[in-house]
Amino acid sequence: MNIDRITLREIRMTLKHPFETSFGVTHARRVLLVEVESGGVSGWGEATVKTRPLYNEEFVDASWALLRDVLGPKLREEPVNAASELADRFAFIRGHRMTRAALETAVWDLEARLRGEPLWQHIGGSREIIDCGVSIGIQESVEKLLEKIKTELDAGYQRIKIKIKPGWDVDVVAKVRERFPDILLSVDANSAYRLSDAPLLKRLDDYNLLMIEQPLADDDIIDHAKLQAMLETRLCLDESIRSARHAEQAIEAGACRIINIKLGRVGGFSEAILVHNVARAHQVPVWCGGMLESGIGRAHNIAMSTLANFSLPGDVSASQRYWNRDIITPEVTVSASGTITPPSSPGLGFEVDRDYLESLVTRREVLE
Ligand code: OSB
Ligand code: MG
Repeated sequence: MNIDRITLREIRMTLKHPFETSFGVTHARRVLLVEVESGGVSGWGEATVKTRPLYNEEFVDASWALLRDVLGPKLREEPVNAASELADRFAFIRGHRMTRAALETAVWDLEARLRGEPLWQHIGGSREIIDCGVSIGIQESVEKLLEKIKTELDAGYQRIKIKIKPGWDVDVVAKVRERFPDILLSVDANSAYRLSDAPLLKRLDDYNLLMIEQPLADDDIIDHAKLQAMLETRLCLDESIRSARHAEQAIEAGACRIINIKLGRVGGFSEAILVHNVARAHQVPVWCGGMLESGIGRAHNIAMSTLANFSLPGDVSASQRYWNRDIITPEVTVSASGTITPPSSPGLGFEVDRDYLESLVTRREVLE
């Protein structure tokens, strides 16, 4: 593959509903998209970074600069024999894995399209149906939260995850459980607690949660292992797992019994597959995390979720939960039983709605 041209675009997309986590509220996303072209065929990737470095160290302006000045030129320096070699080519960069992934995943899409094969099959996926859950942000009242949960369950979603933070945790979970005794329910703290909060987190053991996601520091493994030893409920790591090495060490240390894989967080498909394989070798289930993606990132998440060990419902839900209008056609839809069927057309299997996309562009740069 000769990469003839790389186009960076930034678009602004406003969420239908603000999304609140323990680290802040998101109203809109500045979405950074990468288009890579070879012989008139385009592949697409999305940098799942936030506007500010609140989830991890990455943020849109840094990502843009890195793509324009470092990663873009590195990609064009020599021909690409296979998408699978790019993780190594970009490995000289420390961190900024979501930015590396934007380019890496775009080339995977391009390669699959050039071969005329669906991306999910090209990466070795085998699941012909993906189970979907939803992630529900912190709400202004418990009543509002219960209503939201009801709406999502009625829509068919198979698992409810609620965001927690100090002051919005055990009591809220108790009320959700009281109202919905049998649903698959989990909580995500996005690093809002310390090990000294173990007694409080231990109280969550009473509510039959599927998991507690990332309660402690975003770069921690050791304290999670100490906490896991005190709890019945399974811990799931999100932020702390940036590589297969982290996954191996976290599992061996007993820091988690489930792993959330985000394609961006680990640097793209090559590393995501390695994380998936490490977890599978230890019989640790994985599921696909979300970063409020546009249709492009969402389509990549669908492809990743077809790998065999993605055995728990992911945070991959319908375009319409986030956006009045998505940038792909068709939009991502979820069946009444809470599933997505991976597309059968080449690459991502969704077309980018170029006219609509162009109307949203706030910044563009072409590297050729
Ligand atoms: O921790 O999973 C997370 C959104 C932004 C940052 C971090 C997280 C999330 C979500 C949203 O939970 C999942 C989604 O895309 O619906
Ligand atoms: Mg999370």
